[in-house]
Amino acid sequence: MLIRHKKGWELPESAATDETVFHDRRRLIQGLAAGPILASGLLRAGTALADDYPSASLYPAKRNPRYTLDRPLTDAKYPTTYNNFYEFGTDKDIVKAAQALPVRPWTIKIDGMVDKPMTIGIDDLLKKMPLEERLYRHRCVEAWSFTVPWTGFPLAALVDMAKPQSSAKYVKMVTFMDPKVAPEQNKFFYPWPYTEGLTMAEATNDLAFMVTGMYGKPLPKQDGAPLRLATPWKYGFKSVKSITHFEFTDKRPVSYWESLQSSEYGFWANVNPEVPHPRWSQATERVLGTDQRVPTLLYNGYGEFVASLYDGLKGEKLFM
Ligand SMILES: Nc1nc2c(c(=O)[nH]1)N[C@H]1C(S)=C(S)[C@@H](COP(=O)(O)O)O[C@H]1N2
Ligand SMILES: [Mo]
Repeated sequence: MLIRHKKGWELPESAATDETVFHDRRRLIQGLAAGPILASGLLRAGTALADDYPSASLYPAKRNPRYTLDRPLTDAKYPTTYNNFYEFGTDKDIVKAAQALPVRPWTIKIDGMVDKPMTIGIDDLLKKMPLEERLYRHRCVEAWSFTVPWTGFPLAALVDMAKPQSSAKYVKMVTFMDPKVAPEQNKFFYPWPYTEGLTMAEATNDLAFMVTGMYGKPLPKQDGAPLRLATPWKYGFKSVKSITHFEFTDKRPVSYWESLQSSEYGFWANVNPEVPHPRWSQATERVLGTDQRVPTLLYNGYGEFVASLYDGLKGEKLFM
């Protein structure tokens, strides 16, 4: 294990100095001032590392030592309170709104070009999949980042179970659609439900990870419970949350962001510090919970695992 730092949640308070932190602190303090009931609600939502799910006893899972970090783990309070989940709002402050999402029962459909189409409940799926913990970096296209202990299983294990046919070239992944709980889904001019996709080669690369927990607990709703993707070599918008449908297809899926603005958010979206977003630089990133900007790495530092996936694809816009 190359981590010599303290665990993220043991970082001293003094590490917490940037704007976001200040904002989150203020919110917490206001919650406390508003009285015990609201305070406990906010605190629960703030960390929201719930352990009252049927599969809670599966956590924490054994850590896979293959994936190591070059920087300390981010304190749990940042990735669980500063979120992108546009179904629940367009700012980062969606924790409370996201608690409206019912995550049990939760049924996942796997179909398309497969030998074994199925519909399976999340807790049955969890019983079949090999859960492990991995320390991953996360790099949002907006140039902020964090490091996190995810729990989950390789997407390759799900692909294996589905038995894709040779005609299948892509896996399309789709978020729940329920405008009654997700207010922004009432805005019909956005391309809901949130959709993402990977090539079969990407989906079966060991780095592609289906996340079901973080910091040793089941995944909080705001982070995409009960099942979200992590593709740490790509910008964060690829890591689709609260998935209900996997479809194996021979057509390249058009993602939510691609259909909104394809010139800024493409299908590949691999991290590259030398390819600026049309409206800002991608050379550095702000690490949540610190006041640091650090250099961004090609493939977010995961080139040794994934660079070869793109050898034959030089004509594609791989980094946008
Ligand atoms: N369904 C859905 N998935 C989503 C998003 C979203 O708005 N809706 N935002 C994406 C973006 S832009 C990022 S950076 C990550 C944020 O994950 P986090 O809130 O757990 O940090 O989720 C991704 N997955
Ligand atoms: Mo993002």
